[in-house]
Amino acid sequence: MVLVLYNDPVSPSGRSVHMTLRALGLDFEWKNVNLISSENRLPEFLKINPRGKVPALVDEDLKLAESRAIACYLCNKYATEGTKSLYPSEPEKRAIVDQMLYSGEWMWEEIYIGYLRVRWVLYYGELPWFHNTDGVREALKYLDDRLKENAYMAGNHLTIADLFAHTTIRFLDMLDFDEYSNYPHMKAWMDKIEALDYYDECNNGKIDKVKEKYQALIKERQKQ
Ligand SMILES: N[C@@H](CCC(=O)N[C@@H](CS)C(=O)NCC(=O)O)C(=O)O
Repeated sequence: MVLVLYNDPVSPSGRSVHMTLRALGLDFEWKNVNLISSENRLPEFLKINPRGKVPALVDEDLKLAESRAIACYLCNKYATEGTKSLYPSEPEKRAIVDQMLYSGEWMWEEIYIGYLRVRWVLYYGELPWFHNTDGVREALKYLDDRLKENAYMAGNHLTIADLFAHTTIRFLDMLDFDEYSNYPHMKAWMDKIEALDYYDECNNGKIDKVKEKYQALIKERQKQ
């Protein structure tokens, strides 16, 4: 069995899948798909994911897109006694993990589309919606309230929901967001995720180049 991950490390959802692979202790082959040079639109990648989005996973005959579906699949297929709590099989516990994975899509929309507008800035020379921080703050407050009651997103132990929520929030680093201290429970949880032994390998420095380009494009656009 050779798992193949098609990914660009700038992708938050791709990094969550990378962390899931590491949390499960799985080996895999990495195929880089550079989004800035549009490698995701190349015919060979469109055969893997016709939507042209990363991440995508190939596991023998299975070609799978959608990061959350990939993470669930990896846990369903490869979790062991020691790692099964990442995506618990008891329906009630799993339902809460699923709830947090789905609400992660809402947070992603608030941050990526409603505020940072990363795709529009990078590809179409537009500006972020700097004024539009209400949705971001609402999402962070939702997390902070939740983490007041729970050590992790879905209870008292780490699940894949944490690995997704964290990369989504950290994407705010694109604009050097610095309000984390207003959400102390969330901040304490972020520190725990960042202490995971596979965290650095999957995340550190991964958005630096694209962040530089993103911020330079914004400055250029503001001069016009
Ligand atoms: N819902 C999808 C979103 C995938 C997605 O939008 N990926 C972005 C990177 S984070 C991408 O590939 N963008 C390239 C493009 O849209 O051209 C998932 O969770 O996998």
